[in-house]
Amino acid sequence: MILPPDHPLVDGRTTAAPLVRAYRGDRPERQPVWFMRQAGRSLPEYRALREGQGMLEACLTPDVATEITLQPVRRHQVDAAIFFSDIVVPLKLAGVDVDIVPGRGPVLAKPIRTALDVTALRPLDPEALDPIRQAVSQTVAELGSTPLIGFAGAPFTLAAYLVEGGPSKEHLAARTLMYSDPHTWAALLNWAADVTGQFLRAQVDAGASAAQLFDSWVGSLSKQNYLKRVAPHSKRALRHVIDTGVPTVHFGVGSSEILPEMKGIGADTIGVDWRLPLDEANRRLGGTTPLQGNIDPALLAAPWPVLAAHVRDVLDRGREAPAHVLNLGHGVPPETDPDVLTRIVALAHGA
Ligand code: 1CP
Repeated sequence: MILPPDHPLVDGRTTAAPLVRAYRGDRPERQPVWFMRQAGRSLPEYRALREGQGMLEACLTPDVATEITLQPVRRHQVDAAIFFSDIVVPLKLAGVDVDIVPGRGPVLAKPIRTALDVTALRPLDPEALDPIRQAVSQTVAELGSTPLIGFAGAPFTLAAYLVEGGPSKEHLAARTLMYSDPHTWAALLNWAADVTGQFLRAQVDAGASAAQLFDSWVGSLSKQNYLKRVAPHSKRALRHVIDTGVPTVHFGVGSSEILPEMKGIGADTIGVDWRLPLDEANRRLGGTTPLQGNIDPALLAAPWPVLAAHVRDVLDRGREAPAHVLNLGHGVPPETDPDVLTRIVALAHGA
């Protein structure tokens, strides 16, 4: 293993954690559960801490990022923390003029659309990642035997923001570029793969016990285009951490039709969105892949008996897979009552 001797997977702190065991294909006694976007606007303590501070500023201030990462672990007793950051943080650190606008999301001062725009992109100076390493290492010191999940955006999802200049529904400009200038497209995705891969590697080196690559907007692609124009770059991003042996997870929204192709980039576990029952996802993946998911986030606002029945159904279907980490099918909606999340954890843990 090339991780440092004081890494939690090397000194043994998280080696037997239910989350790590499940990601490695095992069935621990306690059902592991965490929630995508568990840190953030559903928590009053998050809103209080973030008052008057920009999102990217919070991400790059280690004490703030550490505290926000720990908040949902204390409150919900989840089986993992996910590092508080954002997929566009490495773009910012590489010099891209991007901001996260409240109520909107990542917005670029100038979209990246031409061959010249792409050539002007600079590599990421490894020292720029120091605030990330510092936040991760002090978070891991607080977490003890609870694993920290590091994450990064996959190249396509990053390109969807870079080319559009901000959030979009169908990512039309990105897909236009993909067809009309494949060379520029490939150069852009290679750049994004390395920048996001370095961001993920910095988190793993500093103590993350698992790494998740989010390809949130991959559902707008056909299987052919995914395979030809996107998957090789996702593989390149993941290659930055594969040699560490840390468990890896790949997740996309609207990815039901390309699950085996997503698995093909080399991740151990596949995250499934709410659209596809886990038993069917398991069938499509050949019955050999640990799964993560997939409570419908819409049901978080449903009456508890309706939600509890749904959670039990997800757990039952998850038993068909070799291993299962309970999660949502996408992120926690900001208006969610946090007590509902705590209740789901208790249900999963059998309390
Ligand atoms: O001021 C705020 O509170 C801004 C809201 C916010 C938060 C809390 C944004 C802006 N990002 C984040 C944190 C964040 N982003 C985390 C860590 C928290 C956790 O998971 O517990 C993570 C993992 C992300 C990852 C992220 N950012 C993704 C991939 C996951 C997903 O939800 O699909 C994506 C697509 C983004 C972009 C983004 N950042 C923020 C927003 C509102 C968006 C989505 C915008 C859009 O619709 O395109």
